[in-house]
Amino acid sequence: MAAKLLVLLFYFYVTMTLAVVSARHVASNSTTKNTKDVVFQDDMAGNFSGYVCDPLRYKNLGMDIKAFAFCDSSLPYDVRAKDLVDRMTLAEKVRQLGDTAYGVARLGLPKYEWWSEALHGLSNVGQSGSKATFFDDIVPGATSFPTVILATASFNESLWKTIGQAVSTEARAMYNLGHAGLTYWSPNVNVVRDPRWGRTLETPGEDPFTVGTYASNYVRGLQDVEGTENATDLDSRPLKVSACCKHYAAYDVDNWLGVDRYRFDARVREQDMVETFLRPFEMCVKDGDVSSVMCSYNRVNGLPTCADPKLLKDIIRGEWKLHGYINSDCDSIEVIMDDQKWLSDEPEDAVAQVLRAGLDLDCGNYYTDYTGNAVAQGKVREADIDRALRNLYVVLLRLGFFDGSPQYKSLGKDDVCSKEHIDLATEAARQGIVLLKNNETLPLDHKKVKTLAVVGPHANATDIMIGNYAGVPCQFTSPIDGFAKYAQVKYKMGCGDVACKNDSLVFPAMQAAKKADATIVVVGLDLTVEAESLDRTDFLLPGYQTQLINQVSAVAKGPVILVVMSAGGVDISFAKDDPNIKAILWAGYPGEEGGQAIADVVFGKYNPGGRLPVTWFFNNYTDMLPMTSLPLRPIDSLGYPGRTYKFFNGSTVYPFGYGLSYTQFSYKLLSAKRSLHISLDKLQHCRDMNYTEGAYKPSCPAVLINDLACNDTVEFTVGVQNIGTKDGSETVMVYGAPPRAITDVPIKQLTGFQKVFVPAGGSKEVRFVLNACKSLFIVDYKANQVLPAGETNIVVGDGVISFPVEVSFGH
Ligand SMILES: *[C@@H]1O[C@H](CO)[C@@H](O)[C@H](O)[C@H]1NC(C)=O
Ligand SMILES: *[C@@H]1O[C@H](CO)[C@@H](O)[C@H](O)[C@H]1NC(C)=O
Ligand SMILES: *[C@@H]1O[C@H](CO)[C@@H](O)[C@H](O)[C@H]1NC(C)=O
Ligand SMILES: *[C@@H]1O[C@H](CO)[C@@H](O)[C@H](O)[C@H]1NC(C)=O
Ligand SMILES: *[C@@H]1O[C@H](CO)[C@@H](O)[C@H](O)[C@H]1NC(C)=O
Ligand SMILES: *[C@@H]1O[C@H](CO)[C@@H](O)[C@H](O)[C@H]1NC(C)=O
Ligand SMILES: *[C@@H]1O[C@H](CO)[C@@H](O)[C@H](O)[C@H]1NC(C)=O
Ligand SMILES: *[C@@H]1O[C@H](CO)[C@@H](O)[C@H](O)[C@H]1NC(C)=O
Ligand SMILES: *[C@@H]1O[C@H](CO)[C@@H](O)[C@H](O)[C@H]1NC(C)=O
Ligand SMILES: *[C@@H]1O[C@H](CO)[C@@H](O)[C@H](O)[C@H]1NC(C)=O
Ligand SMILES: CC(=O)N[C@H]1CO[C@H](CO)[C@@H](O)[C@@H]1O
Repeated sequence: MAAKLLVLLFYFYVTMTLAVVSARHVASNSTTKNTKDVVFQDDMAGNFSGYVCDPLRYKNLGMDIKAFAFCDSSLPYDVRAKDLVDRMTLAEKVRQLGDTAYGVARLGLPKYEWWSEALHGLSNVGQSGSKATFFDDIVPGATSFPTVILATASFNESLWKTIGQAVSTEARAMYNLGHAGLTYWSPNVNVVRDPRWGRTLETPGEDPFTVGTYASNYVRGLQDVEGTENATDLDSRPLKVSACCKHYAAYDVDNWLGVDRYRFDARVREQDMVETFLRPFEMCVKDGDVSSVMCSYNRVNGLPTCADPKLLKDIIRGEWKLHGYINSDCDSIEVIMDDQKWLSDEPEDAVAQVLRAGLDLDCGNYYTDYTGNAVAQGKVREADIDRALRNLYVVLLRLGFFDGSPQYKSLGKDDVCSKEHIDLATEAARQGIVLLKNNETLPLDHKKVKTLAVVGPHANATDIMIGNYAGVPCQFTSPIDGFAKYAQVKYKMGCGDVACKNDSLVFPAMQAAKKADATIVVVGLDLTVEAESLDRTDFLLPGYQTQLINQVSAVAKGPVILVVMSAGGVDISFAKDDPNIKAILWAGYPGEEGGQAIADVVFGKYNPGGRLPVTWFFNNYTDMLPMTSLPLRPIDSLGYPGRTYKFFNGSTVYPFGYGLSYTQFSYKLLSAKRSLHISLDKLQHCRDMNYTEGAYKPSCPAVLINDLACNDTVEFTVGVQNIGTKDGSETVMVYGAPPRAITDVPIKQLTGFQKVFVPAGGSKEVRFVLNACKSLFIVDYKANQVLPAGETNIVVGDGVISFPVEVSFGH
């Protein structure tokens, strides 16, 4: 999204024209003074901050609110939405189908800008000229939390939800001030299938279950109105703000060796679709009850995703039962026309295709410009437009756009960038930071370490820490600022920038390291290396960064600590093995308070417990397979290895889930249910599975999970003991390794995790009650989700505990 930011002068033109019409209308019908101003501000210039069905507003508009059933709060939302849509002419309807919905002055319906972003805090990314969310003197900034890849590394569900709650509180406060919208096209829940992907920083990593779990927590944090989380009528469940899971689906190539996302056709097997690409979206809709899904730019097996009725109408609405709207990525329809030249359509045909497929809202101007014509040409039914608009207005009704949201009325300036939120941003970064190496050095003792050399291209990182889809942060605490609170800092850049094209600044950094009690080298990547529209082609540190690290650590007087800022993995195997480098931390892109969090971890104010959400591959992985090959499983005929920890069996720099602590934890299995017998009735059929030759095959190899009651659980308790000397948090990760006799199953797959705090010397019992269908299922060759018979190995952590759970079926 957002690559094609168009300054649509047309938008200004229409807005201004309408403003004049409306002002005239009010002047001739006004009953109160100042109505002209009210209408101008309210309806036409945007920045609407009230609620539509405010009786006083209609009075000021010179209209009788009682004439409009859509303002009757005693009626159900779907009835009100239908009433509103039915009052519009066709021309008025099509003007509401773009991200800028122009409103209908004669109905008192104001303009609304649908596009806002809140990936890790409120962002001012959006359509130039009609930005719903923006900063100025009144609201100069909003809290910029760590990028998603780092927040994910905390593996702490309540943290993810708490961040969502803080962001939506700031959104409501800014909405009240006329500075924000109510509909946010976040989070990005595409799986990092390939480690080269440029948008890794926006995502929760390579594991579909983690991505889906992050999505549903963040979405609930954004959307849920306290006290109504469990409402049973999901069509009227109130929304704090509306979230959107994107980009649906199989979207994970941005620009790799000239293959760009607009033209890329992802050739995907249905097995991978169900198992990997769709799963986070399914969890986001079913568990998170998200109110919007965005289709992507790419094609899947030849079809543009936004034009695929199976993907949109059948799966999202039909199978998953989305309560909300489906929108396009920005200018997707234009991409279908101009870049993909799909079916060589006329714009009216393209519009008809996507509308029929189930696309409700177009980020762009194709719907607005061509849908009227498409109806006139007989290519679109007006009823399909009505359906789309009803989906949109029900969401706005749930948001209180029509009736107001008294519970958020008191939020204002003080609720944006509050101390509480800035502290949460710091805490989130601390929880995410991953300790990759510690050769008996960290934490540093601030009583002994009086002087610090802080060197490297990211030593004074500021905006690099907030990545993309950011706004204006409240403030920045860079690494040198953070460390200055613990020791006297000597700062040398070492490199002119991230590209580090020459070594002219290395020597001063070495000089600083020679004199300091300890040296921190802060290196890594930024948006010039990995970003939207920019995939990587290698996993190396750019330019002379490696040389900087090696030369500084060779001469440093004190211990050297390497800090890496990046989203994707970097091949730092040289540093892992170098005895001169005592410790390594990965800090993702840690948000506005990143420097504080890094310093707190280095000096032991916080004991790190983050875990890598992506595998860190050796650089030679890039030679083994092209980014454009979509299958997750190895392709032996082409010599391609598998993808992600689920299918790659080679050695890595650091594996998925890796992360150390300043203390040690030991695990003990306290109890476990080790077998599960499920009695089938005559309508529950067995499914065949492919077994390796010669392996024992049970008479009933598997059953579709849709055919099962799915009320059986796998239950066990792990005792986690902190056997070190420091308090700390530990994430207990649980994998299932499917029966090995079945061919082509994942090596293992994450199926649960819990983060627990355990004081030094203490222990905690961590109980897992996993639904057997959800935790032990596999996706077979024919893309069925089945529960297999046989032994699934439950693996806890890196394998110190593993035990089989035996599943059998009988009639
Ligand atoms: C709306 O916000 C824009 C900034 O995007 C500002 O220039 C304009 O003055 C605001 N309009 C009103 C009526 O507040
Ligand atoms: C909603 O359900 C959850 C899980 O059962 C429960 O913990 C929570 O208290 C409920 N919330 C309300 C407001 O009833
Ligand atoms: C650190 O970066 C900030 C923002 O770019 C800049 O204002 C400041 O001067 C830099 N500090 C040093 C010591 O170079
Ligand atoms: C080397 O990098 C420095 C800092 O970025 C720059 O000022 C200088 O011009 C570069 N020198 C050469 C020879 O490219
Ligand atoms: C850890 O430190 C010891 C003592 O300095 C050294 O012998 C060893 O090689 C180091 N290990 C690594 C992996 O850096
Ligand atoms: C890739 O590099 C790693 C580290 O040097 C090495 O262990 C591995 O064997 C290499 N793999 C291939 C396929 O060359
Ligand atoms: C690893 O996977 C490759 C690709 O399928 C396969 O050829 C190889 O035998 C596997 N190695 C091990 C040790 O399982
Ligand atoms: C077994 O695998 C083959 C392809 O290798 C496939 O055609 C067949 O449908 C699979 N059978 C089952 C039961 O999944
Ligand atoms: C699961 O549901 C089935 C059918 O409703 C029932 O017969 C069975 O006893 C239940 N099993 C458990 C473990 O609750
Ligand atoms: C998880 O995050 C929450 C919210 O920040 C925090 O209160 C809690 O301590 C964290 N849990 C652990 C085990 O660190
Ligand atoms: C310009 C305009 O909309 N004028 C309206 C003013 O109010 C009268 C009576 O309600 C309408 O008939 C006009 O159309």
